[in-house]
Amino acid sequence: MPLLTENNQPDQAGEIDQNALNQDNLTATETEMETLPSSDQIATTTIATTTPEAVPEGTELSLRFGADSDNDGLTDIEEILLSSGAIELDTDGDGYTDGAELVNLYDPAGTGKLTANSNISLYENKTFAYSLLYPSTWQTSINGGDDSLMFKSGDNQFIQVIIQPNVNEQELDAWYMEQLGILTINEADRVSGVNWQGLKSSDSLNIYLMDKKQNYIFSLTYSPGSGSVLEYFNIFKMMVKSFNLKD
Ligand SMILES: [Ca+2]
Ligand SMILES: [Ca+2]
Repeated sequence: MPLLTENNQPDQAGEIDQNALNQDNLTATETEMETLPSSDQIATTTIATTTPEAVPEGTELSLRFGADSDNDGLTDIEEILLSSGAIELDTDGDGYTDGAELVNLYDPAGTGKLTANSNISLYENKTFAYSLLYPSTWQTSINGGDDSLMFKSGDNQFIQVIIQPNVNEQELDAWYMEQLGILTINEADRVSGVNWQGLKSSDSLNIYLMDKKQNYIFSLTYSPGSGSVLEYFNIFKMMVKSFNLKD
């Protein structure tokens, strides 16, 4: 069952063979700053996400991570986006790898916080009272209303924030289990942010959370578009990490 409403479905996704993901690319962000999500939580199961139009039912789409030449966690494409060095694993020489800096909201290309990086901007949504960081060069577009926002890269990968009313006034756990048709929650799928607790899909490409009043379900989703290479998974993690509910 799709987790997103029909109108808001990304135009691509599918049955994802998680075993095909290259876990090596996920393990290069060890840091003393903070414990980062374990790669073990990212690539263990096969789940159905949304129903793609272009991929016949039953066809498995293998996703993999983009090239990371210096093995610092960030793909080469992400390094270009952030002006960090694609062959320097610690561009600013502060002892923390570029990948660790990004997902902890520090600037991999220089001193200080990520907001000091001119390639990163703050998006604020007043209607639903949230904000998050995103790549400045990405195109933002509203799809129908303020409840469906798309951040799109130049090579047509995208990260969406979709907000649905909590029509049955459920707790997040109950809503999630109903959406996935499951009876128990895998504790490894729990995620937390600066001021929220959430749940993720097993492939870590979908994050779900509610506002404090539990009026809405916020879904953050990363899709590589029509491609199969995840070039911006760390950008997605950065956007999730920076996601801030005002109230
Ligand atoms: Ca890299
Ligand atoms: Ca560094």
